Amino acid sequence: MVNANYIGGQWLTGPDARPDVNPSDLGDVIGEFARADATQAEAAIAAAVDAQKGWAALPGAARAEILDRAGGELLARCEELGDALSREEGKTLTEGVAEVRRAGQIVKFHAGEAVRNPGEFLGSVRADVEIVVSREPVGVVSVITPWNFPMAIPAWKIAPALAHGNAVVFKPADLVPSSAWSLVDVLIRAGLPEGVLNLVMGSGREIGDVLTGDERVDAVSFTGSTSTGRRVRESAQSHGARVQLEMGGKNPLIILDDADLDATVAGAVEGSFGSTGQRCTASSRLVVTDRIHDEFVQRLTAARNEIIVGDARHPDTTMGPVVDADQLAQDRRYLDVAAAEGAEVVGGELLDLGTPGHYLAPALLVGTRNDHVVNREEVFGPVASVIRVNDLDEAIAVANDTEFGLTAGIYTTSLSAATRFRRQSTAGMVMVNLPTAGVDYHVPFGGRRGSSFGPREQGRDARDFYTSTKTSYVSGM
Ligand code: TXE
Repeated sequence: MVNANYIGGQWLTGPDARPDVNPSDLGDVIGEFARADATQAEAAIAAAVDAQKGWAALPGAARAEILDRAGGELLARCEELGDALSREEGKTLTEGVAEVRRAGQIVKFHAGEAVRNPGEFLGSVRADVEIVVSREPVGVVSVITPWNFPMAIPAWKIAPALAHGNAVVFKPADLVPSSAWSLVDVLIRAGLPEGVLNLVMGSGREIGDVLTGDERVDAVSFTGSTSTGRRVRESAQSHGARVQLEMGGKNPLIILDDADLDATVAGAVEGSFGSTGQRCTASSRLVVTDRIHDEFVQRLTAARNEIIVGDARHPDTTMGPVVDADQLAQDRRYLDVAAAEGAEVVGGELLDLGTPGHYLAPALLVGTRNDHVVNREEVFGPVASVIRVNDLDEAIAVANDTEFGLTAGIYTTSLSAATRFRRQSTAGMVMVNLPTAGVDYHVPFGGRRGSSFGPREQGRDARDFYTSTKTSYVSGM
């Protein structure tokens, strides 16, 4: 049976389908999923256009009720859907369940935002004139998402879009159709009217340009690679659509001489190797001051040895497989490049674990410089490099010397060092005595420079992208 796309209120198979494969066991096919073509993508946009005005006309409270119901179902089913997510994406069961729970919390938060959409009431410079500043939906939004958070990222785009009265065409990444399908299924059954949310599973190359370039699309929210992000931006802006991009990071975690080593090592392991390192917020550059460097590397190496790589859903596993063969090849290519540039590579070998899966040992690159390729480009795998620096000033300079700017962290017991770092960091999110990954859902998420473009995602700030301001001048005459 082929799992279908959802267009204009109907589940429709497409001209093509594709198997969804478990990266922990390539012999395990999760299911067949439809592939939409350009014609179906256009039909999805048309359905969204037809549905949007009616959806926006509902009271916010009615939209909130539907979203709240969907969020509740995600929370209630987080074990089952988390297991399915781990099977499909390869993050551990604990991480998979936590992600579905997070998706539920996100959807519930934005349900509340649907009824908390305050405007402003102001006096005018003219007598007898009053001003109302209100927010209205943008219209039809294309949501294009990556594979690494197959429930949470779609949830944090789709939920605020719907809460504020927009209609959505959602295209998930090729590798994770099952999680996307389940999320849409939950939202639809919660009571969304026909055409308000449409699912088109398909290749970015084939239908991406339709979803970004069609003049009926008013806004595009994208998370993925920098190169695809640039293309999405050009295509959306060519017809004046709003665009919001989240693309990668090369996030520094500074470790100062005075840091608490137990907490630091635990934070570095979680930040660097959590979710198999496949996070835009991963702690991929460990910037360590001279006096603590050797002991930190020794302790982190020992902690790395304790990581149990295995089937994502096995209870003993602490790090799952890499998502697919292409990503594995990319990770290994970067390990070779690092070795050629003079890094000592600790780990990073392919593992044969009984089932055919994309298993890679977590890798530590010791003795790297910030101008090494592996410190300039996002690897997107379980690979962290160590950069030795003299002091806080050099650490901050190295941390900020990147074309990205998503998140940055510091481990120190010095309040003044932490404060200086927090003020001088040029990242969009800053962590003190915490890994660079691990964010909350009710506050803004986003970076600077090459990491992000457009208004912030998540929290209250999400409405800046999903609404358009209207300023009304009213005279009582
Ligand atoms: O990303 P893509 P992929 C990085 C990471 C990874 C690499 C490739 O380094 O190895 O990107 O991953 C859709 N118009 N990150 O191939 O291609 C695509 O179908 C419109 C980092 O998954 O950017 C998918 O839905 N859309 C990142 C989405 O874009 C298009 C997370 C992302 O795919 C399109 C993911 C087009 N022309 C990958 N082409 C992070 N840092 O969070 C593709 N897509």
